Amino acid sequence: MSTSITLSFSQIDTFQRDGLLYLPRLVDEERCRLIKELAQVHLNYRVEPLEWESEYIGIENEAYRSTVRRLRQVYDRDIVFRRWMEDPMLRDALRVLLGDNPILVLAHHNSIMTKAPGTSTQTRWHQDIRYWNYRDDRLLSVWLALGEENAENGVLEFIPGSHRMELSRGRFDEKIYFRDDLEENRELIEKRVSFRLSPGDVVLFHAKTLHRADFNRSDRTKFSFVYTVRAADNPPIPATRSSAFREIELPL
Ligand SMILES: O=C(O)CCC(=O)C(=O)O
Repeated sequence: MSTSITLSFSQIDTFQRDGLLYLPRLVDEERCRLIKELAQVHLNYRVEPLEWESEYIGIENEAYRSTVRRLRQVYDRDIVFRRWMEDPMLRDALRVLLGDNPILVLAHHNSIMTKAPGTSTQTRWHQDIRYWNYRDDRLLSVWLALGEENAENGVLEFIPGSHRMELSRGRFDEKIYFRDDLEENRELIEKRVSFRLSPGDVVLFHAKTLHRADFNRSDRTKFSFVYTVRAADNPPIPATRSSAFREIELPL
């Protein structure tokens, strides 16, 4: 059983100001190796449900049709995945950042990204909340690096403070990606930050923080685990995709 970490005031301030918090070396390498090996088996055997590159970018060719972008619904796949998502280690930190008890959301993320060398595509600038339906925006995601993540294999990039900005609809395209062809957006994009991640590093980011990731130029698949929690008093809107999956209480 892992012990709960306590965030410092400075870490809480950083998350509130930037909408993201980098927590290096949180999970031990052995556990990351176990999760990654299991993810590799699910990838090798194409265990559904999966998201394919072709459905993500809407281009039907052989390469994209045969490239898995992520393993979906990982909570129900194996106890090894479930144990990480329910690990008490982050419980208190999540409660403090959300302002209420955390509830594990199985409708969104709940996945292991499997960024393939060569045939993966970039993820453009976006806010995760764009297709999510909750009473308000108190949700955050927990990103766990299972291997090295760097500029070569498509590390995440973030725009600090974007979760607090009022960004008009016109600054996004029809798929609600943040447009990088607009001068006013480019000024913001120049403020991007990223962290070179090693196995066991965690990044927490707010559901409105703009982020992106490049495709994978290396010769190895990049595995990253991502799940989402919401504040207990921020329920999904009934009859939307956000309410279509069960949720897991994470008691303190
Ligand atoms: O391509 C990536 O690894 C980023 C994924 C991402 O930002 C997302 O699924 O919301």
